[in-house]
Amino acid sequence: MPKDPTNQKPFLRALRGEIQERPCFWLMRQAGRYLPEYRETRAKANGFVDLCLRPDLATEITLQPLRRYHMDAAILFSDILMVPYGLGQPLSFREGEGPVLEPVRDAAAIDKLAQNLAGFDAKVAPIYETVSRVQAGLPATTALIGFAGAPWTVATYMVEGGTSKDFANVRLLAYRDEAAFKRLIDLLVAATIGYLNRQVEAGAEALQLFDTWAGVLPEGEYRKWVIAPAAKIVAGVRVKHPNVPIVFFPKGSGLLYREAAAIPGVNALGLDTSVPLAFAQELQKLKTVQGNLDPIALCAGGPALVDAATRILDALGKGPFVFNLGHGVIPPTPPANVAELAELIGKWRAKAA
Ligand code: 1CP
Repeated sequence: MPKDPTNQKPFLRALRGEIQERPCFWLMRQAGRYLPEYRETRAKANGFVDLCLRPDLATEITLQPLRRYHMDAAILFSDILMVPYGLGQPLSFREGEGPVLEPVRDAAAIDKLAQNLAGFDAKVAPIYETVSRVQAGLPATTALIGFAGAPWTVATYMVEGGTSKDFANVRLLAYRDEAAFKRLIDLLVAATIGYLNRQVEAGAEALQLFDTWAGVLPEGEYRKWVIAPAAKIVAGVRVKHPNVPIVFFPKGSGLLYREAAAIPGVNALGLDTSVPLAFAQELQKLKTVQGNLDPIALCAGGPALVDAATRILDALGKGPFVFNLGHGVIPPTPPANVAELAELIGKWRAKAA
């Protein structure tokens, strides 16, 4: 169980709309390849999938960045592709290549995966164990974020068989056989609701839904495959967990961020690097916003980092806000730059108007 039953941790309060004197922060991919201790722990596992299924190693990795920096939240160390794994789709990660899945391209393959839904929890059970162990090891004011990929983004990997540049196969399937594609999305909605509920029951205090490839869809498809599934997942989680704060990160949504902000039950919106700060201020009138420093500016460090981070703090720090990157920390980032950013956020104060 969470140590903070009254939900007083600063990050949870920020997601509920509270304005804070010192903005909260955490960084997407804060546990990862830029940290030497991550690389050392990863080497103990038999590949990346095994790493995600080893509660001892995944707990250690989740806690590693918190030993160096005072983030307000930890994010479970796992991967969005553990949902296809839990549905029985063969998954591996090749060094330097990223994820490799056996592609699912037709109704028969989708129906086969649907038959595995009943066995999902047993396959991913070690992840729930990691959540409990991390919760037990957290500093008292740090919140634990559970997460999942949103159905559209997860489906891109399932249909393409891995990382994609043009997303042609998945978009062709959605246009050519909409009924079959909808079955895949509905299956992911069902699996994801159960998966997130179990994370909350194991000790996750907030949830983030990652829709990394939301930005590749035209508006009609965006409403079908980004907005509708996210709304169903949020509503589904709310049945059992009415109060858990939920962050939605539909990367690359542009003006469609307005529609994402209108999804009932979403507490906060993750903003990517391309969102102009004036538009972020408009969205902030509707929801807490989280973002949106360029990960490359963090990697660069020096005056570019100070300038970019200060502009974001000055624009968004006076409203409901969580400082983050617009996407994940990149592997060549010097760990000292993260310390510099943490210090800058800690010292920043809203200037009187
Ligand atoms: O080689 C390694 O050590 C693996 C690199 C790595 C890491 C550190 C992968 C492979 N996944 C992760 C962890 C991870 N992935 C986390 C952990 C928590 C944290 O943020 O610290 C999270 C939340 C994710 C989520 C994830 N995985 C997303 C959504 C967020 C994002 O970055 O856009 C996506 C798209 C993935 C897929 C994935 N996992 C890994 C790779 C190489 C990829 C493909 C990325 C791509 O297609 O560009």
